[in-house]
Amino acid sequence: MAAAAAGPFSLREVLDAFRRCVTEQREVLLEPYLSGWRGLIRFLQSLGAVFSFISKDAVAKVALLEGHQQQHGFVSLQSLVQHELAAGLAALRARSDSGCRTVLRLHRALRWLQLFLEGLRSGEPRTSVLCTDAYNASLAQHHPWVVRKAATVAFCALPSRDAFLEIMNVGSQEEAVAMLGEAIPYIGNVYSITQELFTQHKLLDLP
Ligand code: 1PW
Repeated sequence: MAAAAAGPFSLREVLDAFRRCVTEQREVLLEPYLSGWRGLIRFLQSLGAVFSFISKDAVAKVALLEGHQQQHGFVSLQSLVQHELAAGLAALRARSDSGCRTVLRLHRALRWLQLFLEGLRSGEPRTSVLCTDAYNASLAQHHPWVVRKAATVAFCALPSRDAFLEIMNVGSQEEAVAMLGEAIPYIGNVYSITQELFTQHKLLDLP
């Protein structure tokens, strides 16, 4: 364990961050949320250059949210939403740099991640098929044709299932699969709470 903590990046850190996200009051804490994303970005970057357009967008979005978080001292997603909604929904919709629209993009991407990890856990060996299916069931409907095309091409460069479980760096294949089984519900939880929050405030279609 100590060796793993001192060693190279492990996907376990990402999943631990998403586990730390949800409080007993069902608030989503921003610090672990962004920390989970930072880890995910490092992971995406390790997948090679074809993924750089995907990670670049996530980097920009995480940076914007860090800025908002530092400026206003938000602790949770709930407090960010409340703060931005205080100006009115119309004003919020008019902003292209709001925390809400930015979180919404990451939120949709989290669904993609959740579906992909579920597929990986299921044992389907073709990661590019898994990733494409997960994408089509989530983010794709929000992307223009050119982004969908580029994303689908990038997925073809994904490593095999065996290699993927290896680079997650959580131990043996069995351990990696067990960790996925443990972690996926936490990601699912973060996703559903955010989905509820955004539904409640009519924020699911922020431009
Ligand atoms: C191995 C599986 C890993 C899944 C990680 C998820 C990464 C999410 C990043 C997806 C980005 C795709 C390319 C960018 C598209 C942007 O136009 C789009 N961003 C997102 C996150 O959907 C929309 O952002 P915009 O243009 O409205 O600011």
